[in-house]
Amino acid sequence: MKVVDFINNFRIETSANKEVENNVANIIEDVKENKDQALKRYTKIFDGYDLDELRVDEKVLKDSFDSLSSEEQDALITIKERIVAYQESIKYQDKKDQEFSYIYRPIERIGIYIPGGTALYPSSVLMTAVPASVAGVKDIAVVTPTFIDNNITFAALYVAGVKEVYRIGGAQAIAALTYGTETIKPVDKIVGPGNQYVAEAKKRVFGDVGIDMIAGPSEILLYIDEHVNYSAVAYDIFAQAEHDVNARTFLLCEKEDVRQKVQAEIDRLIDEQERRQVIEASLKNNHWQLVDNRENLLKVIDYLAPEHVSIQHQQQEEIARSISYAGAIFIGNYSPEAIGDYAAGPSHVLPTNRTGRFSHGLNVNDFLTSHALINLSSETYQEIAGHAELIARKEGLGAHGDSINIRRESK
Ligand code: HSO
Ligand code: ZN
Repeated sequence: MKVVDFINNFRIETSANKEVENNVANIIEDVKENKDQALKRYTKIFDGYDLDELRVDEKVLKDSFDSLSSEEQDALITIKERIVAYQESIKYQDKKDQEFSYIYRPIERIGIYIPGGTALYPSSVLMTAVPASVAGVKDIAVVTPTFIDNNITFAALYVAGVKEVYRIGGAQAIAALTYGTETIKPVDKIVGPGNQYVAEAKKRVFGDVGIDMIAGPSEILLYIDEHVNYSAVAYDIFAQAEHDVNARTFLLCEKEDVRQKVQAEIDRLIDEQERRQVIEASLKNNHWQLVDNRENLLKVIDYLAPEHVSIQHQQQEEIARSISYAGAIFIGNYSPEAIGDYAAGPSHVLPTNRTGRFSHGLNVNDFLTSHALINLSSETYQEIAGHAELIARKEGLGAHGDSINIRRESK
């Protein structure tokens, strides 16, 4: 297939279907009106649990941490420290000048959604809550639809310093964080991944609250040459594919022979995969494409702006630096995407579905808000006031003109 056709053939369903849209709209209204009672009712309907208390006792978080082996505790703490160091290194700093300053302040209260369901996501706890606390956010509320004492996720919350956790999920949790209930105080911004109900709910409440992004199915684009470790590449593909049946993999290379060798490794290794069924289902969303030159390669990558790009190629560094749009780019054999999911440092909450064209992966700066301070000297004022007044009068806004004029020395 030609690269142009490949791009044209690639269509993504971005909006939720009407049924999801309607259900989510109803749930949000219901939670606005009936608050905690609606949350408990939906938790019973969707998750099958009767909740007495929405909030997880803080002691449960600490006990969960204490119940881990020292190796597990050490893993969570070491990863947290790596995330802290990385996020501190990219945190925006105030800019102070004579006439202008630019000031960053942490957002007051953040809500974080951590998915429950079939997989546990302690890594997502660290990848969201730690950047928030590096930003200086004091007030963090986490919602997660988990109904057992989910030790590793709770321990990650403890390590991240989160104290306020609610056992709720879905669109109802997003509504509760936005509008508040008897037990849950409203937040200023909601971040974190979730299913299509959560994504649709975040889209709907945006404006009443800030959001990080609308998450779609996870995806990776790999660009490889014949020098790769083919087994490692097969595992990289499985790692992506095991997330869920909608996960997508793009494999790009120059030679048919390379493609065949990857396929042979996939065929050889797939039987031993624990999540084989999910992997097989999502491998149907594989898009494999031969690209014969650098220009076409960059065209495809920049068009897709993939959530993850992995370059394992002799010119990997140079290629990676030529890419304009991607959630995150992983260079070489020692930066597989999976290490980024857990321990490299940057957050694994990344833009999907081509939204990397205009947005970026979650980071410490998403938990800051900022404003300018303007403090002009009389000299600067006299220099620019005439221009400002003229435009004000052209706009027909006389009071603006007068407010400027009255401070002018020569008119
Ligand atoms: N690859 C996922 C994040 C994740 N993987 C969590 C494993 N655990 C989305 O970037
Ligand atoms: Zn992953």
